Amino acid sequence: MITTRRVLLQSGLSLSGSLLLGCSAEQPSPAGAGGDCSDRFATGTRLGIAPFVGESALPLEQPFNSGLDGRSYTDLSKLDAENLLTPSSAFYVRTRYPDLLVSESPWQISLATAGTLSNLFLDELLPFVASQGVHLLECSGNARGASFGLLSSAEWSGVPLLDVLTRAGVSREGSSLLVSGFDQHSEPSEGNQSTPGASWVFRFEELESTGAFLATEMNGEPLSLDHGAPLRLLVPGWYGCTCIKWVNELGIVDQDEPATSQMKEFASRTHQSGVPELARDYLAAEIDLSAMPVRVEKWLVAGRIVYRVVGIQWGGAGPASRLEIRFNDAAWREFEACATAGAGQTWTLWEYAWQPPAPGLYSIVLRAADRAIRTRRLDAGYYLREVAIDEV
Ligand SMILES: Nc1nc2c(c(=O)[nH]1)N[C@H]1C(S)=C(S)[C@@H](COP(=O)(O)O)O[C@H]1N2
Ligand SMILES: [Mo]
Repeated sequence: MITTRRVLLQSGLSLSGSLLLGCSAEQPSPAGAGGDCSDRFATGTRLGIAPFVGESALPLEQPFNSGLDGRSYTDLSKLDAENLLTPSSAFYVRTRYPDLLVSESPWQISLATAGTLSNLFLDELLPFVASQGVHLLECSGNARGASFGLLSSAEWSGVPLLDVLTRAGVSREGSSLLVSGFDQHSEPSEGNQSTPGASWVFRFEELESTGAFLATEMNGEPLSLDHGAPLRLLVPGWYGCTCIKWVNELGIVDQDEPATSQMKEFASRTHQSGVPELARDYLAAEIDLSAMPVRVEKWLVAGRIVYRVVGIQWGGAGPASRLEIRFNDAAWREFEACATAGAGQTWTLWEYAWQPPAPGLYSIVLRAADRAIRTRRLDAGYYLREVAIDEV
């Protein structure tokens, strides 16, 4: 195609002439349509970035507010093949450390079983801390107004929660485990948007199937206070609201355990039907397969402007091999996502070469080509982003 166009240009035809001869926007000639996993930009020049509009006006990767309203948003636009881990200082924060948290030394976790109450010391767990791999965390309230920056991925170390119970000699005589964290803040959340009290009830088989673990380290360093030091829960594949920080309580509970205030607060954001009263009526708070662009680069490739839409996919049972993308209400266009195999617990990158028909604002949404995959948020258009194109 490139050769063809060069020949046409040499033979004196204008660029618009070559467009008339078949290089339509549906079949962009210099970079190739969509994705075929080859580097179509290898010979091009990057001119800049087309900005997303209608998103966070706050600086990213800087903590703001305190306690329950404390946040920090990750800048997803920095992601590329060499930078897929979020540095700890850039990892998103939802709820900054509670100011009433007095760092007990040594940290204790109270352990309640059928008729007994005991204490577990963090020091007793430390010899068993091991790498748990790379896992992503996403706040179920991750939204466009936060530039979708309540989403990060890091390497974690800790101890599987079920191992902790076994080591503590707890038999699983109940049905589920209640995990609670310290959550007392001197200031209430502004307008009481967030309820204090962080706890979640898990079925034992959910702890088993997800590989839930109590984490002590992120990216090879001790957890920061804002990320739950000295001990926080990670439930791979589930929304962040289940990943209790400052864990100080574990309790075996039975069938009739009421839902916690945290489970109720996050019921709709974790796709429950209504707000069930009992913990047993809550669905697993799983993140479905999701995808969105993180950066739209403007390139000059063989004399033409081409936009390189770089995105991520995450959640579900692992990356989809084929995605579909839609700009405004144009037709869905299917492409090869070129995801690295075996990266099921974190995000993978994809890219799409795009030649918009005219300058303007374009919304971008994605879906899985395989319509059998459950994608509740994508189906609802949740991860829509809008980009401003100044030149085509
Ligand atoms: N104790 C406590 N744990 C908590 C919360 C909280 O408010 N208090 N927020 C939860 C929510 S909603 C999310 S998304 C994650 C965020 O973890 P991070 O701030 O380390 O990214 O922590 C969870 N654990
Ligand atoms: Mo969250």
